[in-house]
This record gives sequence, C-alpha cells and structure tokens, in this order.
Amino acid sequence: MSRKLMVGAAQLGPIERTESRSQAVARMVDLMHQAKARGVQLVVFPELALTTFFPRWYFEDQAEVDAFFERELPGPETQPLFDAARELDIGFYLGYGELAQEDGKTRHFNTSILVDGSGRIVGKYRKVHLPGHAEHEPWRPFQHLEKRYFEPGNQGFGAWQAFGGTMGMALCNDRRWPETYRMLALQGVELMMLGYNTPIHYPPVPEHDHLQGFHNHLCMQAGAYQNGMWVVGVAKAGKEEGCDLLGQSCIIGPTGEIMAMASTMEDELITYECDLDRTREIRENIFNFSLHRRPEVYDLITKA
Ligand code: ING
Repeated sequence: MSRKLMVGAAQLGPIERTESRSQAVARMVDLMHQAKARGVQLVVFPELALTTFFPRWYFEDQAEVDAFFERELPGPETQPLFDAARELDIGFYLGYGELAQEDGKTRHFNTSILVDGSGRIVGKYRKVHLPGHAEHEPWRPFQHLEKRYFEPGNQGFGAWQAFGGTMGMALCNDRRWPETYRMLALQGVELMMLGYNTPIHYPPVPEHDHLQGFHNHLCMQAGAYQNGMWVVGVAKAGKEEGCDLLGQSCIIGPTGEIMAMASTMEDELITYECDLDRTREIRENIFNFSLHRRPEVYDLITKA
C-alpha cells in the first residue's frame, strides 16, 4: 500500500522592502498555478514569505517593525492565496510574521500555517528556535534580530492529520536542531515542511560561509534519515536588499536522499511524488523507536 502525495517546494527569489504583500502573493499564486499543472496537492512556501527578511535591520520604531506583521490571516492582501487554494484544490504551508493579541498583550511570533485544499487553516506553528541577537550590533554588516522582533514559540511542535498522512511544521533555524525532528517523529509525523531565510554570510564565524549549503542539507538529510521522515525545505533565495540568501530548496526522502532540488536563486517550483509509506522502511527497522530507542538514558537531553 502506498499513500502518494505530490508535493511542491515553491522557492521564492528576493522580496525587496518596497514590494507589497499583494506583489509577493501574486508571485505565490503563480507558483500555485504552475503546481496545479504538475498535479501538486501541497505547496510549501518559505519562512516570512510575505515580506523581505526584515530582521536584517535594526528599527527604533516598533510601528516600523509591526508593519512587517499580519494582524489577520487571511487578510485583504493575502486572501488571493486562500482563494487559489480552494479554486485549485491545493493546500499550502506559509511562513509569516504573526501579530497576535493574547492574555491582553500584543505578541509577535515567527509563524507558519498549514492550509488545506478547501482554503481552511488546519494547523499553526510558532518558531521555537530563534537565532541571532536581541540588541543592535553595529559591527555586523547586517543584523539578525529575530530575538528582538519575535518571541519564542509558545505552542511547541504539533502534528496534523492532512493530505492523507501526518504532517509537521518547522521554521528555518529549527532545522539545525535534532530535537525538532525527533519531537515531530515521536508524534508520528511523516512529512515535515519548513521555510528558511539563510544568509550565506554568518558574521560571528565568516570562515563557515562557504559551508552554508553543506550545513543546510546536512541537517535536513540527517533529520530525515534519523527519523524516517520526508523533509521539505524551501528557501527565500538570492540577493535580497543586498544580502545573499541561500537557495537549494529541496525535497528529502526518509532515507535521507535528496529527491529534488532547486537550481536557481529565483521563484522556482520543484516537485516530487512523496510515498508516505516509505517512512516504514526506516521506522520499522533501523530507527524502530519502540525496539531500539533508550529514552531512560537520554534524560540529559531535556535538562535546561
Ligand atoms: N536563519 C538562519 C538559519 O538558521 C543562520 C540563521 C544563518 C544560522 C546562517 C546559522 C548560519 O538558517 C533563520 N531565519 O533562522
């Protein structure tokens, strides 16, 4: 028995600061139409896919920061994405800045949603691992102020029944942490999707710049194999506001093999027919958690 899911990784090229949400949405709707022509059922877009990657700048004025966030989703400018989902019967993952009112406070999260083929939001995830720094560090050629502009996700790692299987979501830096994959796999996730904005230049350790592509795939291939999971990683790529962002979006199988990879630094759709039952080759053998895993000796892993 094989449950096939045709997945599309919809990489985006740069989104300039002057580009409106409507322009970014139009690019994504075009990718959804390309996906329809290729029989895709689920499209994965990047992290913070509606705007430029604004944590690269230091803002004094919170109103300027808040302008990069969504107060409602769908909203007037994002509604066309949900309309396209319903019209084409294609679900999608979208990364965006979430401005929420919770416990009487205004909260800011780096968030992703999972939307099904009827245009309904079936899941939401708030980024757990926030990289970068919280204060202005002028020594850097560009900032990475995710710790300033976002709060750590307060909803943990979730799993959702959709598209004929168990789906999981992550965001960017989460993919570098093995715990992310294991937390999802322990919930039975068969396909994990994530978007990323990854500058090639890493100011604290520039001697690693040439390794960004290697590290990107190393993390996701290892996570996929060690948890018997499909992993779909989708970049916002290219030179965005003068900052070179990594591309190499890819669809990785439960064996850790890269099944499809983007070859440009622009808007590009790559697709692969993911057999969700191929997770069993790994999960029922080499990484059969119930047979081989030893949580009783792993306690250090969850200690602060
Ligand atoms: N970006 C980067 C990422 O984890 C980064 C931050 C860049 C970490 C380069 C290490 C090296 O891919 C986000 N948005 O998390």
